[in-house]
Amino acid sequence: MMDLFDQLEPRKELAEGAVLLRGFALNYEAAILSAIDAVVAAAPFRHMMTPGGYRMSVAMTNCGKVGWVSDGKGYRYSPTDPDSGKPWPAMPETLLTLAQTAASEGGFAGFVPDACLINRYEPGAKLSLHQDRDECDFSAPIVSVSLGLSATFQFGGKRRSDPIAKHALHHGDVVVWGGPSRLFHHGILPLKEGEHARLGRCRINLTFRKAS
Ligand code: MD3
Ligand code: FE
Repeated sequence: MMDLFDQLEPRKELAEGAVLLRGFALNYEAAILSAIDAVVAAAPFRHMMTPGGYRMSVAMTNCGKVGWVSDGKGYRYSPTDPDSGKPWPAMPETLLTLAQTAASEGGFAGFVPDACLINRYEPGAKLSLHQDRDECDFSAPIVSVSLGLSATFQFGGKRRSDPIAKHALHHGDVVVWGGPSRLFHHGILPLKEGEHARLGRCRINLTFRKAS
């Protein structure tokens, strides 16, 4: 459900264990953007290939002990950046604090993420419906942070055939995905054309995970 009144509630439970914290990252905006710049300087955005041989429309990089990678061999977490052969940049302290504070707010105190995937969408980029199943421990939540242009997020259920709801995700929104929702199908519809005051013609999404 998406209507105008919907926007006024700062905190919204999207499903059991999934809590949307509207605008939660705005307090940290400047620190987040400079942390992303530092990560991207060491590990630039790149378009990974799917195991099936398609170039992903979303550009990605990572920070933390391990990073999510995709290539002809499959999806996995790797301690090194395949493009440079070097370890991924460390997770900046401000990003770790943001993720932990949001997780606590969502009912997951003690969350210790070791991976942060950074996704960059330009108009037209999308992420097809999928489950996040490459992590070792599904009892840990995933914390996502949306920045820049708004996107329409698709949220289904445990089975691919379950009904799908749509939600708008705006600059500064944080979602904690834990409990049953952790394995729910989700995706991002093709990003609409636009220009964001801070980020320009793009959307950036951070996902913090306990991957290894
Ligand atoms: C629901 N990213 O990187 S964030 C991904 O906006 C991913 O870039 C999207 O899906 C993005 O895997 C969506 C929202 C999100 C993230 C993880 C989830 C929703 C989730 C894990 C379980 C359920
Ligand atoms: Fe996902």
